[in-house]
Amino acid sequence: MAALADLYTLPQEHLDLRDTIRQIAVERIAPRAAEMDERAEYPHDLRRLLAEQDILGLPFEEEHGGTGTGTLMLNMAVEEIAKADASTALILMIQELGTLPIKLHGSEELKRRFLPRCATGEWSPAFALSEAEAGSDPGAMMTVARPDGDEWVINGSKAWITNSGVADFYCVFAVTDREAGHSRGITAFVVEADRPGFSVGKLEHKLGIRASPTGSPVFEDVRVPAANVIGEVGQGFKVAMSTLDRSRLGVAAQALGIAQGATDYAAAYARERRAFGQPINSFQAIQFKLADMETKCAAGRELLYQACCKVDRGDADLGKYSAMAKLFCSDAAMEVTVEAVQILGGYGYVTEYPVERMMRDAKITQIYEGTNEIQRLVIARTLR
Ligand code: COS
Repeated sequence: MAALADLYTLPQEHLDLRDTIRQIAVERIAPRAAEMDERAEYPHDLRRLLAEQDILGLPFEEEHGGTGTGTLMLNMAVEEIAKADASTALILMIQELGTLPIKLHGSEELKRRFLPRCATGEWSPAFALSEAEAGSDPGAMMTVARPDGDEWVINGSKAWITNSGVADFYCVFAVTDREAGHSRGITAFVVEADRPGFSVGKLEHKLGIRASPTGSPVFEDVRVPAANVIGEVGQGFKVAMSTLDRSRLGVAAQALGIAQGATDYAAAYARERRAFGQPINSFQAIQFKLADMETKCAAGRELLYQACCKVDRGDADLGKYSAMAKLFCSDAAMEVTVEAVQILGGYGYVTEYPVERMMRDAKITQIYEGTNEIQRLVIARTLR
C-alpha cells in the first residue's frame, strides 16, 4: 500500500520547479498586475523574464530546445503565474496553443524552423481560427486560401486572436475546398507577420485579461509557400480540434490559478479584517464560503492533473478529460472570485485590491478556447 501512496504524489522535480516559478510570480509578476490591467499594456519585460527563466521552454521537447518536462509541469506553471496575473499566464499558454499545430502535425522542416525559436522565447506565436461569425462553429469560416504555383494566397480576417500585433507568426486556418462540405475543406498554414498583405487590424477593449492584446488580423492576398502548410491540405479542422483538445488544459490551469489566487487573498483578508470585535474568519458565514472556495480549487486541480497525464500518455479519452477540466475549473473560477469579492465587501469592488480584477479575468475562461456550452457538448458526445 505504501508504494501506491507514493505513486499518487508529484515528482520532487515538479514540486521544486513549481516553487521556483511561484517565487518569480510572487516577487516579479504580482506587483505589476494592477498597473498592467489599468493601462492594458502588454508586459514585454515579463515576457523576457519568462524566457530567461526557461519558462517559455516548458511547452517544448528537448529536441526542439525545450525543457521536455511535459503537459503537467507546463500547467502547474500556468497555475502559479495565473495566481499572480492571468494576462501574464496567457503569454505561456499561447506559446503552447500557437505552436501545437506545428508540434502535432507540422513537417520536420516546419518544426525546425519555428519550435526552437519559440522555446527560447525569441518568437511568439498566435492561433488564428475564430472569425467574426465563426467561433463555436469554426467550420463556417470565410477566410480562403487558393493555390497559385508553389504558393498559397490567403484572403480574409480572423477575430478574437490573442497575441495580435505581438506574434511573430500566426497559425491560420482557411477554406481551401469549399465543395468538400462543412469543416472538411479547411487547411492550416503558418503565416509570418512580416508577409506583405498581412495587417494586425483592430484591437479590442476588454473586461479582463487586459494586458494581453486581442485582435482581428487581416489577410489581403498574403502569399505563403507550400512548405508553410501544416499537416495535409484539407485536414485543417482536425489540426485545430486536436490542438484545442490539449490547449484547453491551459485555460483550466489559468482558471484554477485565478481561483486559488482569489481564495488565498480572501482567506488572508478574513484573518486580518475585524468586525463585531473579532476577525471575520471566526464567523461561519465567512468560513463556509472559504471552505467551498478551497474545495472547488482542490477538486479542479485533481481533474486538471489527471487530464494532463492523459495528454502526456496519449490516452484515447484525453479530449473528454481536457473539456471536463476546462469546464470545471472555469466555472469554479467564476464562482470563487464572486465569493472573494463578497468576502472583501466594498474593498472587493475597488481596484486597490486584486479580487475585482480576478473576477473580471475569470469570465473569459468560461468563453475562450470553446465556450463551456461547447465543452458540455464535447463531453456529452462521449456518453452517447
Ligand atoms: N480531434 C480530431 N478530429 C476531430 C475532433 C478532435 N477532437 N473532433 C472532431 N474531429 C473530426 C471529426 O472526426 C470529423 O472528421 P471527418 O470529417 O473525417 O468525419 C471532423 O473533425 C468534423 O467533426 P464534427 O462533425 O464533429 O464537427 P462539428 O462541426 O460538428 O464540430 C465541435 C464539433 C462543436 C466540437 C467543434 O466545432 C468545436 O470544438 N467547436 C468549438 C471551437 C472552439 O473551441 N472555438 C474557440 C476558438 S479557438 S481559441
